[in-house]
Amino acid sequence: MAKKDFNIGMIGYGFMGRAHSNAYCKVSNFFDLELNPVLKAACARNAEPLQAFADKWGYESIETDWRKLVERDDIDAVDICVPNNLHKEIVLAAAAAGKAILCEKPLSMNAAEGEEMCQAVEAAGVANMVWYNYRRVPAVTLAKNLIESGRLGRIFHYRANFLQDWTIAEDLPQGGNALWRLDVAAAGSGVTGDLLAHCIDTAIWLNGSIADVSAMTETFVKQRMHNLTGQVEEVGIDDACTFMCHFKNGSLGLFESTRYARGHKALYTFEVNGENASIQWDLHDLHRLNYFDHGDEGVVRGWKSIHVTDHGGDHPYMDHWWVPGLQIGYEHSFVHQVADFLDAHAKGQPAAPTFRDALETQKVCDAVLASAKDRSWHNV
Ligand code: SOE
Repeated sequence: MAKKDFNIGMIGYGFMGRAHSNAYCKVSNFFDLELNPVLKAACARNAEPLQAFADKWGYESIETDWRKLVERDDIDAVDICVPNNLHKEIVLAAAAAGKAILCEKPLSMNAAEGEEMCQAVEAAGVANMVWYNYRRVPAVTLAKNLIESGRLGRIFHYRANFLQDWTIAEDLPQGGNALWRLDVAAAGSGVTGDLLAHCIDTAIWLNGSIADVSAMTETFVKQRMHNLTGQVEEVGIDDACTFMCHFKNGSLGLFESTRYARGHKALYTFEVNGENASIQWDLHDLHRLNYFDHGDEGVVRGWKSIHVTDHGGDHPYMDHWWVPGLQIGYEHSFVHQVADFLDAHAKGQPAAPTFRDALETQKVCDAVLASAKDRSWHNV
């Protein structure tokens, strides 16, 4: 297949900058695509660490002003891997410059900002996608395929957790490069936008829209030293959030997220209970999907653990990797997302989740935070 270069301008070089760069580097080796991503330029404020990042991953050039990157004629797509409070401004400029945009999650600080961003990319007619990468873990995509095939029947329950423990120490500061997730001015919210947003995106994808929510949040450590001001300041983020909801299909949802679950580092789990079957998934064992089918013969009926590594089309994405039985991991979800984006883009089609899809998650996050604040049910 004749390949065409597709030039990437990466903004940010933290954890996600690395995860996405890795995906661009690998995708053409494993997927036959018309578009071949080229690491054209990396952008951040500090030239020295940026140059080191660019050298390590093979970016051809650097920019220390994102506006210059966005205006460059040799950039086809802008990838936004900076704190949430910077997403909107960059998206509006990149859309005006006619660039395709791949934006880290959550889309925006709140739904109002997200709506503005959707309108900008839609008016400009530029391709857009948000990095809700867990959809592309093969076991999660398999869950989607099983639900869509009707095997579960009517869905009664959806429950999800995202548990971590990295902010328990009271002397952990907030703000700045590594700790912007604790600073409400940079992040918009705490675990709701950072962790529950993943759970909500997957839930909407698997089980449809959420109608209304009732939530509670807690901030366990009320004040932290701020890295940018050097002062002890109020903590404005939610450290933990739990909510229940009604899905529009009539099923009930239960979601919990915290950074105070000692022992859990990134325990994202979900379970879906249907009339005929149930499924369970766990990020710590991400290549497995647990499945219970009530239709199985009684003598062997029970939970089975599907090792999602088979070829021949049964297990999503796996034909592109090694041989049947050999598992893949976290970073491959990003490779799959890039592959799907490039494939769709070459055909002039949208790649999910688009900004509009991600706005629905943002609206649920807004309703969750509003409900926790006034202790009442909120429609989405
Ligand atoms: C937070 O620790 C975090 O890195 C999130 O920001 C990511 O989105 C999640 O996938 C893993 O945890």
